[in-house]
Amino acid sequence: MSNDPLFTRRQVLRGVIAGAGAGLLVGCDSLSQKERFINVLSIGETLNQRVQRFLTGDSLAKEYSESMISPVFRANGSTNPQTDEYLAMKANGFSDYRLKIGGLVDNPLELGLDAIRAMPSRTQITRHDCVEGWSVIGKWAGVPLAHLLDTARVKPGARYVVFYCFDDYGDNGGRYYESIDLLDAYHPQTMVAHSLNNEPLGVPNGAPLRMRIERKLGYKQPKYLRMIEVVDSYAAIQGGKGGYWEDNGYDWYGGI
Ligand SMILES: Nc1nc2c(c(=O)[nH]1)N[C@H]1C(S)=C(S)[C@@H](COP(=O)(O)O)O[C@H]1N2
Ligand SMILES: [Mo]
Repeated sequence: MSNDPLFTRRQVLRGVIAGAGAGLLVGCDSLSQKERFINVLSIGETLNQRVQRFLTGDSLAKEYSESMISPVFRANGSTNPQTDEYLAMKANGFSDYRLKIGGLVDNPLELGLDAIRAMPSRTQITRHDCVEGWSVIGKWAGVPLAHLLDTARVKPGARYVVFYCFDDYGDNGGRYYESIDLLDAYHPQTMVAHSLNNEPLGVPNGAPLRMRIERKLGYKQPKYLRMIEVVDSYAAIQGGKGGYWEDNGYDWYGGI
């Protein structure tokens, strides 16, 4: 290895990615928290380019201490879905719920809640900001989306991840949906959340599963998750703008 610090860092990263692709753990002493996280997730080789882009140019949303957690996590938008499908699942405690992950993947998945709760998890205390002008701080636990995508084995050519929801929000018949690019999908704080403030996620906040995409505004946090689809374009989905609120004029990126 060269003694030039930049070159060395690049070589270290290459080692991390090669090790992760082979499912190995490598020594972590010189690595940052983010790099270690990626290492643990065993990112597949086809995504090395995107992982590298992430490692070299991205940041974490601020995380807060336990004492900062809001006493009540305000609910907004749909807070009690009334579709037959959702009511039937809710009636038996979501025991026959299956999260579907498909589209441009080699290994489509259907996962029940027990399987999801048994997967590697992350906990983070973050602030949710709604465009209506309010914020709440909550503690989320869930499975990193990176882990699920890695298990499903994303195909080359994939560009976006689309989230479909169970609620029929609004009066135009279009269901709530959202989308993000693969960079945000592989961000370490992007997770399929199954609990809020140490409790299983309740109906008002998106039971049984909802997304947390921490560097995005509230409307980019889909609740009542039905299906995750990996796509090369979202132009043909519903209104074509990548989300329920985007189809109604909101910005697609929705960053904070
Ligand atoms: N499925 C679904 N997800 C949704 C919404 C919704 O109406 N339906 N509302 C969005 C908006 S605008 C906000 S601010 C947050 C609210 O999340 P909360 O109810 O947990 O506060 O969910 C977002 N995700
Ligand atoms: Mo919102």
